Amino acid sequence: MAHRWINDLTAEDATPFSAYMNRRQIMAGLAGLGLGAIAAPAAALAPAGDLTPNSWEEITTYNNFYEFGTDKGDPARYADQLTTSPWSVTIDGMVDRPGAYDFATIMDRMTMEERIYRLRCVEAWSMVVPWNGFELADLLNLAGVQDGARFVAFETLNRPEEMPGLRSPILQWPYVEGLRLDEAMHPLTIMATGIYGKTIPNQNGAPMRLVVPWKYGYKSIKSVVRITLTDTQPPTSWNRYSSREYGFYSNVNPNVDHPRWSQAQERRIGGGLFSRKQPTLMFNGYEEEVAALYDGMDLAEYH
Ligand SMILES: Nc1nc2c(c(=O)[nH]1)N[C@H]1C(S)=C(S)[C@@H](COP(=O)(O)O)O[C@H]1N2
Ligand SMILES: [Mo]
Repeated sequence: MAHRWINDLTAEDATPFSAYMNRRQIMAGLAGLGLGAIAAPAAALAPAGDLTPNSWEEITTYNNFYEFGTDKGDPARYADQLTTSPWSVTIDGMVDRPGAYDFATIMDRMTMEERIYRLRCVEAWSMVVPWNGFELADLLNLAGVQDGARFVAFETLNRPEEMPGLRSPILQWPYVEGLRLDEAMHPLTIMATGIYGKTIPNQNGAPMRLVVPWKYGYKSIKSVVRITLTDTQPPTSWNRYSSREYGFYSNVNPNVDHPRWSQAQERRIGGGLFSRKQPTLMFNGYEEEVAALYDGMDLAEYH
């Protein structure tokens, strides 16, 4: 497997995790400080857009993965039951080469990168995670996307004997998600297979999970077993649960509140002095890279 480092096209967003607090990130964080930060009590706010990664401990013990339970500690407690090898991902629908792609084969063919991304949960907490993975576009191109495909549907493993949370009918199982094809092909969209250079833990979505950093965390579907190219907008788990509260797009947007809470600020998970509220950034701080995807769209209507 090949490695691509910071001298490629997406250099602004691909940073070796050893360079946590380099000058560019600090400047990017400051540039992201907008009106929200000025309007809020300044002393209570951490810098907007901070890209200091959370600790391994924080990232792997405070999780949402409802297949293992709804408490933040449940995934770390129960996900070790999950068998992740062998694993294959079925890629089907409007592709030239449909079939079951073995995980090891995928890893062999993909170019691995490190990406430090903000993760903003719709519940108004956030983290920064140093992912390892590959661009989803490369995997889709491996299967060959056909003309006419407009959306990508994703599905999580559905294995009740290893997933105690499936006994609770909170969501319809399996967990499903979807992206427009241009969102799926965007260079910021990755499939993550590692964190801090280690194999991704089960609770974070082993052996591979989607990461779409400008959308609320629930779009970043874990432990993916099927990817389907289609010409119609696919159903998504949280939209099925409540379409009023959770739209198909789910772009992070501090100006569009959840019907039951504000989205203007977030609580950055982290110990001690630095566990503070901070302003939420438009598109989670990736506005420059992704705003053009939504030109002319009413972001309140298409939330
Ligand atoms: N299959 C599946 N994927 C999922 C979830 C889930 O419950 N099941 N939770 C989502 C939510 S709400 C969030 S915030 C992120 C959390 O990712 P993390 O635990 O790696 O931080 O995973 C998302 N992916
Ligand atoms: Mo979330």
